[in-house]
Amino acid sequence: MSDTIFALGSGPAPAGVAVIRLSGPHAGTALSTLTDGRPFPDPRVATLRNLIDPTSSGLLDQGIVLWFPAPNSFTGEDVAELHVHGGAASIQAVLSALSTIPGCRMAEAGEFTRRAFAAGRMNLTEVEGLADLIAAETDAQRRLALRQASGEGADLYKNWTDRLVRILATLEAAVDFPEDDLPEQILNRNEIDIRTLVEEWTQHIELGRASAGIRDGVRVAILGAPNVGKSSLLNRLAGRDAAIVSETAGTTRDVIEVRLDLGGYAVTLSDTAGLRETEDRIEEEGVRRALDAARAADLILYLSDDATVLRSALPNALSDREGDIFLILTKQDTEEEADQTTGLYPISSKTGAGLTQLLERLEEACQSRYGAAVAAVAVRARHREALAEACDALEHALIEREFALAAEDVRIAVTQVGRITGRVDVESILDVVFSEFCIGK
Ligand SMILES: Nc1nc2c(ncn2[C@@H]2O[C@H](COP(=O)(O)OP(=O)(O)OP(=O)(O)O)[C@@H](O)[C@H]2O)c(=O)[nH]1
Ligand SMILES: [Mg+2]
Repeated sequence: MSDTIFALGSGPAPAGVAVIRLSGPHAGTALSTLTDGRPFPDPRVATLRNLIDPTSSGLLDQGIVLWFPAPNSFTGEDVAELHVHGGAASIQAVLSALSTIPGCRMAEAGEFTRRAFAAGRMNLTEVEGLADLIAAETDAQRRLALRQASGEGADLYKNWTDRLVRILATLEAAVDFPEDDLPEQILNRNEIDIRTLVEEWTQHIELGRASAGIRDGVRVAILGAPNVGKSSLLNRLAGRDAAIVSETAGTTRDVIEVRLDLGGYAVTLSDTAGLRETEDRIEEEGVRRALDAARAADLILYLSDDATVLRSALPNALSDREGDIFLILTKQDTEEEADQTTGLYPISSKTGAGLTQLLERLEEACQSRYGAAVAAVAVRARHREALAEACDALEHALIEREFALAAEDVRIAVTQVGRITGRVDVESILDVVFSEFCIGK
């Protein structure tokens, strides 16, 4: 019998209400122990109860309890929820009382969800979607995660697996029954099906890469010579004094990051050390880190307070990033100053001039790169890698002369697709299919 696990399901104290969740075979016993044997609540009906300490019989708290008998619960096991007052001491008192009940222990990170997965209540992509949903900071992230968590991709994966298994069944039949020559058209059909799958997966890998911008956020680095106003821009956009600003050139050394929500894109904006040749070892390290930040960035804001600098060639380290760079003319505090430019973004961190336009252009850049393409599948690199492996396997199957070897390739593709949702069981799927699928028999 597995342990009964419990944990605080809601956020940290203090809060109005805290939700403590229990799951496992002893959840019912624990609930009656804590409610001092009072009548058990009806399933899924919020019921007010005093919660009693089983050791001292003292009152722990008064709260709402809920009972979700197996299998109709998040984990598929018996689940109880205790909605108690959200103060640190109330929560601690109930958690301590629970730990004295035999068979009950604190849950490990992710354990509720792991049980839901083990019970077949969720597949892996749904689990990942749920994790993303909990971590979502922007609205676009929330929407993407919600689609994934509610199993939107699952039908697609099932459809792909079904089609693969049909292809596999044909190939296996060709191996197993060589005496009944397979009609040419069935083999042609197979080849077309394989090519269609490869095409679909290639598209999904592309779409997935695009939505990764939403899931993982977009990295924007601020670069430029010392003293051009990089830290001032970061502070202005962050709305707080995150980085030190001074008239001394070479103030910033470490990379300083702030998070912004730019039209739904979770942007990580990094301020960096001013780029210049220097004898100072610490500053030199800062410049090295600045260039690392530039390499890691999706977009770069290249700043100068001198338009001539912006119009001349980019520094060597940035010369291959032209498509990712915004040229920003800083310290344009008066309107006349701001007026003089084409192809540059004149801004003033002092007055705020030009910043709205700059943010709008940045958001557009995110959109054109990462699109409104909210593809619910293949959002993680893991998914795209598995699909790419599956593509390779199928392409290999196409050039394979022996049916048995081609079947092996298709089997690899099934396993790769199955790895995405965490449900890999080629043989059992084949058994089912073979029971109803039979070529000319
Ligand atoms: N008038 C005016 N001064 C500005 C503006 N932005 C920055 N400055 C000033 O320029 C100086 C340098 O600003 P910083 O933001 O520290 O420049 P930085 O590029 O981060 O400099 P380093 O960290 O040394 O590379 C400071 O004295 C700022 O007050 C602006 O928009 N207008
Ligand atoms: Mg600085």
